[in-house]
Amino acid sequence: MFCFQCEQTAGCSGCTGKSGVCGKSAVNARLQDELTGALIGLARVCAANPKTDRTDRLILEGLFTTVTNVNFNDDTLLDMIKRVREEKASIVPGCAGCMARCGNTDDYEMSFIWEAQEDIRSLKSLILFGIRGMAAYAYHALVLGYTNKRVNEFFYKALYVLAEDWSMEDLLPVVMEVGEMNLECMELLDLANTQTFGTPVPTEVSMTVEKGPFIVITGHDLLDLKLLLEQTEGKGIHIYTHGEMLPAHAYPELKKYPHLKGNFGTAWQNQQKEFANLPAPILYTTNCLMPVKESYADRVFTTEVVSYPEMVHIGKEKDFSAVIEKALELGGFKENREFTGINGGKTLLTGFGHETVLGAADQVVEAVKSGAIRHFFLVGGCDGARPGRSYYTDFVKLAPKDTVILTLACGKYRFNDLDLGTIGALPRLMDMGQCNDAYSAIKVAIALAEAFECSVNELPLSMILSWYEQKAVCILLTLLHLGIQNIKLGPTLPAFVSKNVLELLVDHYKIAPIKTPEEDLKEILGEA
Ligand code: SF4
Ligand code: SF3
Repeated sequence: MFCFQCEQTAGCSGCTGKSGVCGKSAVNARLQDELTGALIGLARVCAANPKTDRTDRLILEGLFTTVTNVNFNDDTLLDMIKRVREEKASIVPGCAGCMARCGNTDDYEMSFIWEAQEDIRSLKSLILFGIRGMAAYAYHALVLGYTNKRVNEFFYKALYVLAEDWSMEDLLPVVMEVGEMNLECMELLDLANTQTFGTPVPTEVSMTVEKGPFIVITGHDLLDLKLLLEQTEGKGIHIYTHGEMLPAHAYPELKKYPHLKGNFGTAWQNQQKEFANLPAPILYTTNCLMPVKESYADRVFTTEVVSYPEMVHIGKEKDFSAVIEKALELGGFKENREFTGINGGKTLLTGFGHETVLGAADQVVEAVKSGAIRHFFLVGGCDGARPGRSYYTDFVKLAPKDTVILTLACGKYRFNDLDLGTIGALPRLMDMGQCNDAYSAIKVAIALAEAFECSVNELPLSMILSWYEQKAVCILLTLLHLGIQNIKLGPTLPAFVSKNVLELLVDHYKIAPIKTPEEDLKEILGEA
């Protein structure tokens, strides 16, 4: 196998051999390549033939399926490959029997990319991994009934390009276009989420699990949470969010359910420890799913594109009865259990989306002008297991009292239970939501730049990002597309960024790897 799409890739260069660091088997990796190759073939067919909504959905579903920690199930991958091939055959029924085969619409062989010259491989990887992450966002919007034609069209274009023999100069603009289209895609998801569930409001979330039956729901899919809340209403079952589901507490149409009680656990990489012998079922709606341990294997449920061999999968009909029965059977804790975040805090605060932060724009601008706020840091992104990630906790702890920390995605669990106090009426630590709510951070940055009549790069704002999987790739490309400079990225740089491509990023965008919190803070605040 060969896979180097995530931050924990073996030896910071690539997972090879029998399985990846994430637990993905060589067979699974080969099937994911086969699926991607089939999607490229489908996209090439659609370049000259009419596609349908079903084709669009399949493209999104297929790409999302190959995101890290989503699908470990060979059977569902085989089924998906079959569906993609059937779709292609239905669009060009004559192709299979053609006597003068041109090969233009065949499934693509992914080793052509993995074995290409390193800069070409690097740029094609940025495109592929970027659209994988972006497909997850487009899929979440789609299940809520929201689509964007330009975004959908772009998936076909990007997949098409992957099979082309293009130069670096030709591929680079497509890499940047991933960033541009992902901005539209995140905007679409923001619209879908806020129109369906209301505008997030600042909300305090308890980490205590009350006695009695409960269900833990993890991942990013807010619709699944809504459906679960409806189906558990009046049944004496409490619902707790986990990981990237935490920001759900801030949406009026979700927080109105009194049995949505709080948040259990921290970020994904701690799940094998946190879920061991948990007296409750866990429902996975997206990544990050880790290889399931025996101590909780009888209580893992998956839905949507997430799948793991032998775990119960809740299909499209969204009947959560099996999860509900499991919750009642396990019964939960006998007494209330007080849990804490990794720094010992007992509550978390979330719900600082763009509407809330910009609602306080006057206060924010005033605080900056008066010197009460010296600097903003966006510290966030994907979490992971590497020990170097304690950088982010230390950075936030060391950030001076006249600075504000904006955060998002699961990387925030490194510090979101800290009480950093307030500046005036504003909390110093504001959780903007899930990774896709990077859209909120961008909106806030652009609005502040307008208020101060300067560019985003001239604002007293620095981005200190952590990355792990492919959603972080598309977000990073969006920030670069917007011309944002001086991003600090860690804990390590992506293995798929070649030396020349990195040089280009450093030259144009002054992107830099994180050093130590002390050094980076000094440099940013001009105290070096
Ligand atoms: Fe390795 Fe990451 Fe690929 Fe898993 S997803 S096989 S850990 S590079
Ligand atoms: Fe985390 Fe997996 Fe990426 Fe949406 S849950 S951020 S790593």
